[in-house]
Amino acid sequence: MAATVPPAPAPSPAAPLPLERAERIRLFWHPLSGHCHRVQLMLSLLGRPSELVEVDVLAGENRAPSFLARNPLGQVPVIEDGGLTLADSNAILVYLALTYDPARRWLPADAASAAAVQAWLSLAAGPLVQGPSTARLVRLLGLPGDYEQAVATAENLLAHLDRHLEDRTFLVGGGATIADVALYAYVALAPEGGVPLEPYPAVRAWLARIEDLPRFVPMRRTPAAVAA
Ligand SMILES: N[C@@H](CCC(=O)N[C@@H](CS)C(=O)NCC(=O)O)C(=O)O
Repeated sequence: MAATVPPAPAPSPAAPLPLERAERIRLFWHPLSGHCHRVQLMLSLLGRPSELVEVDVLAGENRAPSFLARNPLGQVPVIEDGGLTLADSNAILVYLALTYDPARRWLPADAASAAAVQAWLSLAAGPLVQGPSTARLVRLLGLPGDYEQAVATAENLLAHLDRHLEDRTFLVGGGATIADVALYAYVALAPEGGVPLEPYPAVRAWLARIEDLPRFVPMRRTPAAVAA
């Protein structure tokens, strides 16, 4: 009689890292940065107490060894949550949603929705930065960049967004997700870069819906932005 081979044990899911979490998450931030605002907004929407630590990027504080130890790329935002130091706004949104929203409202667990959220995060790291964000940096701060190209990229993105939002409340599914949070600031700030939002009614209605969410926090207005 052939010996029965016991079935191989099912692979156990990777155990989560035991992270010590902070009472108050520290956010290293700059008031003009939409990347930072998306994290500040997410923390507020999740009701997480946080402490803002301003890094004067315009004065080069992001190149200080103490900051480079937190993010070797020298960019804000960075968060510290207990034992964890994490850079990159979209990565931080994913972390916050997975850690502090067990209901998975902000980052849906089903594969198709999670992939759709990721596609918007990719747009937020690509054309949103190359378009409205770059146009704003060139116009508001006089930073180098191809302004005409940035405006063209912004208009393409806004037209795409407007078509997508024509018959939707939020970008993915029926409720707000981290995709909406990731795109909000630089779309809302597009006029500061000389890109008006009047031609995009569905986008403007979507911005208003985000601003109506409980615990929404606006971006701090700076004198330079008010004058733009
Ligand atoms: N991929 C990064 C980009 C962050 C970023 O570009 N941060 C800018 C401020 S908006 C910055 O720190 N710039 C300073 C530098 O690059 O030297 C993210 O999503 O967090």
